[in-house]
Amino acid sequence: MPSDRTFTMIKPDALEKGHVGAILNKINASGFRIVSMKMTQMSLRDAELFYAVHKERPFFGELVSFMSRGPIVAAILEKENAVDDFRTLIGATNPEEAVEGTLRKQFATSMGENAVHGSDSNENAEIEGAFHFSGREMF
Ligand code: 3AN
Repeated sequence: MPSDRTFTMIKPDALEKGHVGAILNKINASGFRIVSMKMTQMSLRDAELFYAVHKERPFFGELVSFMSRGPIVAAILEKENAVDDFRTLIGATNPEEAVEGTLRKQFATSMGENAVHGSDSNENAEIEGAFHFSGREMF
């Protein structure tokens, strides 16, 4: 995947609360182009594989059960400097530390249930995008 792309998931908490439209609006208004997008649900096993880098962390069980408890919206986004700019748009992992105007400040409730995922590097953006989308689903 080119380095001007990132991968995001709108997480189950945000879908449960009906925030998908508002989050996508803000993503579009911030200059990201949607390359791929779908609503899907990860199995527990899918979530364990997706988050394998975190498997030694104490919150791993909580994380994978949360991420598989309901549907998500997965998307690949394109913009110059996509990974860093999207991390800025989503804000800090802990919504209490997230800056005003960020997606997590507006939509997250806790460290665990923080509404939106954004890849943390170009390499992970490529791996995570390929986890959810085939080449034929990238536009
Ligand atoms: P980020 O998503 O901001 O890059 P990471 O990579 O440190 O954060 O953590 C991955 C995901 O794990 C977070 N989005 C969050 O859902 C969950 N997580 C991180 N820290 C905690 C925590 N202390 N308690 C519960 N869940 C956490």
